[in-house]
Amino acid sequence: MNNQKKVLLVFLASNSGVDGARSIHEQAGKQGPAAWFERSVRNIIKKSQFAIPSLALMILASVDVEGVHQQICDLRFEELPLDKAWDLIAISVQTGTAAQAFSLSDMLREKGFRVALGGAHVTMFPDNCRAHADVLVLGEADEIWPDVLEDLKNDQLQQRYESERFPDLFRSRPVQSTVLQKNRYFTTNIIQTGRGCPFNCDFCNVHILNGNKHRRRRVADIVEEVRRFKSHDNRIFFFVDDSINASPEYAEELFRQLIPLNITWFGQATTMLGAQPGLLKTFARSGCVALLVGIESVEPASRKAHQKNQNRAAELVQNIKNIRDAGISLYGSFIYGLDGDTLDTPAAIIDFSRQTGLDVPGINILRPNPGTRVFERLRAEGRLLFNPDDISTYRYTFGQEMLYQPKNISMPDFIESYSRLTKELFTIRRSLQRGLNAPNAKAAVTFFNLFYTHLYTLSRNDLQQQLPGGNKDRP
Ligand code: B12
Ligand code: SF4
Repeated sequence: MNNQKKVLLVFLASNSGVDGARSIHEQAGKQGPAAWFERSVRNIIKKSQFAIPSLALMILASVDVEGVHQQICDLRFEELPLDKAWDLIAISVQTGTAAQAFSLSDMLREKGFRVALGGAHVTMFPDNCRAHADVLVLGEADEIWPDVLEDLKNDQLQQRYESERFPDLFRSRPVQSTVLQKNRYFTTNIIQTGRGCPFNCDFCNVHILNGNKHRRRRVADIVEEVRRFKSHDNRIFFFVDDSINASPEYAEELFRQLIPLNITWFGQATTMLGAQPGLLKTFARSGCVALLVGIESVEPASRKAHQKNQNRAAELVQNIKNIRDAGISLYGSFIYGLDGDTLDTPAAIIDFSRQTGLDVPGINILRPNPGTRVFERLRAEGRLLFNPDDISTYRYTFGQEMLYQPKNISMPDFIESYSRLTKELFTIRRSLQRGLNAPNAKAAVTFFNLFYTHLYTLSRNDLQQQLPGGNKDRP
């Protein structure tokens, strides 16, 4: 059909971090074998870091409006196909990729394309995005995207779309994984069972973006989705929920029904799972091989300072042991540099990791994401090291720069102690050992640990630039 409207849905690669770590001080335009080698390593990292598709764009691309054709363009793998006459180019924007999104949309609009922006950053900071788009879509777009496409078809596009309430997830809205090029990704089996979080951690904005009530999808819809996805891609499933055990009864019902489907899966959970023996057993029986758990801090003072109070530290150790004993490997995510942390904290993290046998002890540096309470507090305390009035200067890296001044530790001491901590935990020998000891997914655990030894080396090198005598200008 000639008058069919064409929509391109764009996912951006971030400059570093999960999309293939590189030094933030790397010179642009490097050539030759060294550059080729670095690019190859980055590509491997991209895969090992679970280069997974954007569920948001899968959902949008699955909206079927007669007379509109949609296509996903994932810039981690391809160039923009600008030879086609797109009627609308829609870009997914997160705060750490906002600067890239804006320069891309400015360039596209100069060429005469109409651009829509949506995603977390647009939802939180529409005014910051206004000048860079023809259309802004605020919030979870499941129910308003069909309106946008209808308006596009009728040449009645508006400048701003925003739904008045969170979408009703109980209504069936089939997502198609066939909209993706399967072989690019680690897996295309990406599923979300619910949205929203009743907790209030000050470094997170999920409770702002998705509300503080946990909304769930119908179990039957998810079971059907798993069956359908599996017939297209037999690889592992990733449940992207922030906490897959947020509603234990619901999770029990869902994963019990998934047992006969014979899948393997990983997801994110709270360590409370270790105190839920029935659910733990169901998770293991339904094919759960690994979980990411947010430990954040082993320091009671830090947990209190950042309102991460849902798991009491004393119960953590036993809960982690229980989960691993059930045959599920654990990636434990720590943040070092929280407000209750001192120079004794790294030793406490090392002890904790050894005591619990965590399979991947991920050490993160706090990212004060604009829009979170921790960002506002650090700004008020004058502790931010980037311009808080230009939030698009905030960016994602793999722990390669400090974006704030720690409370109780000087910057040189912090960088030195972070370096010692990551060097101690991530040696090749320890990485291999953790892989061998992992209760499940041994190869993936080994792979992950080995890559982290590489990534932490990169972070340590980049962080040196923030020491006295280093290059303090942000590249
Ligand atoms: C799974 C996940 C990941 C995965 C996969 C990412 C991927 N390839 O999609 C991994 C582990 C790789 C990851 C990495 C990171 N993540 Co993450 N991640 C998530 C998580 C848990 C789920 C994302 C998801 O799939 N949601 C389901 C979809 C359906 O929801 P959605 O993305 O919000 O999309 C809806 C709307 O936003 C909107 N929408 C989105 N895009 C678009 C585009 C258009 C055109 C329109 C109209 C609408 C629209 O409509 C969608 C449908 O309702 C979220 C938390 C959350 N609850 O959402 C964090 C989250 C998105 N991540 C976040 C962060 C910070 C990161 C990292 C920087 C972490 C780090 N320090 O390295 C990296 C950045 C990676 C990158 N380049 O994007 C933040 C982003 C905050 C912000 N304001 O930008 C979130 C919100 C978590 C948080 N605590 O605040 N992440
Ligand atoms: S970090 Fe996890 S528990 Fe805390 S508010 Fe965010 S999603 Fe909820």
